[in-house]
Amino acid sequence: MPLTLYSVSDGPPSLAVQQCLKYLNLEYSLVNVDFGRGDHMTKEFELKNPQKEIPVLDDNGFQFGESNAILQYLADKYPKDSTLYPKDLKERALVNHRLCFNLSTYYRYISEHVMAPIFFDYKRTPLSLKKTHIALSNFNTYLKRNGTKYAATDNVTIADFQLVTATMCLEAIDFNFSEYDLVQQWYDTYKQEYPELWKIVERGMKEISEFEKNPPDLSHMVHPIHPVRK
Ligand SMILES: N[C@@H](CCC(=O)N[C@@H](CS)C(=O)NCC(=O)O)C(=O)O
Repeated sequence: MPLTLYSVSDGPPSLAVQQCLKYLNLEYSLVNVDFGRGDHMTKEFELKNPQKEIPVLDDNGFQFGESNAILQYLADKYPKDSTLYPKDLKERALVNHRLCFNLSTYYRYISEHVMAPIFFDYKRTPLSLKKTHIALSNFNTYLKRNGTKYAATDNVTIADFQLVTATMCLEAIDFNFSEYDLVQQWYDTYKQEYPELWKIVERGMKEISEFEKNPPDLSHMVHPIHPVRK
């Protein structure tokens, strides 16, 4: 089996890649990395990804992390249509822009507000809330200015896979973002038009929602960066 994805079951970047593999109808082996057990902190995993982050793609021994790079690689290597990762320069620039926006701002701010306090010893603060609103407001503005059904074009692109999984983190904690009407509309449209892809995201959303109610006990973990709740 040439393609293997090392993935965490509730990890938004992992679920973005899983959606892409499904969209492209690619067969692959899924290796579930147990975040709570610290599977990604081992020497073995460090060889796959020195950043010790999940996901990692292995294509016949060619291994790399960073979910944006994985999405771009898969869409380029296995083109199913001309829309998922368009070749047109301006369309592609917008897809790349949305991927960068998600990495630098949208998912970054959402994960600081939603995910970090679930898994580690952080609090939701007025600042993390403010940044989440800024992220949503920025995305709403992009949708308004572009006037497209999806994040970069009128079709689903690899950028939507990332933005949808970031947005589901908000749904997981019942964060109402309906004031960002175009984000809400885009999110609802995606669920309706791509139910098979949404199923992949929904499973992760439900796990995060459970963890929100009962945060995992990671007190055994020695994390190189994040403070662990004791
Ligand atoms: N920029 C990376 C981020 C991946 C990421 O944050 N993965 C999380 C799981 S969802 C992780 O591996 N975190 C490691 C840790 O917190 O120890 C990507 O897009 O692939």
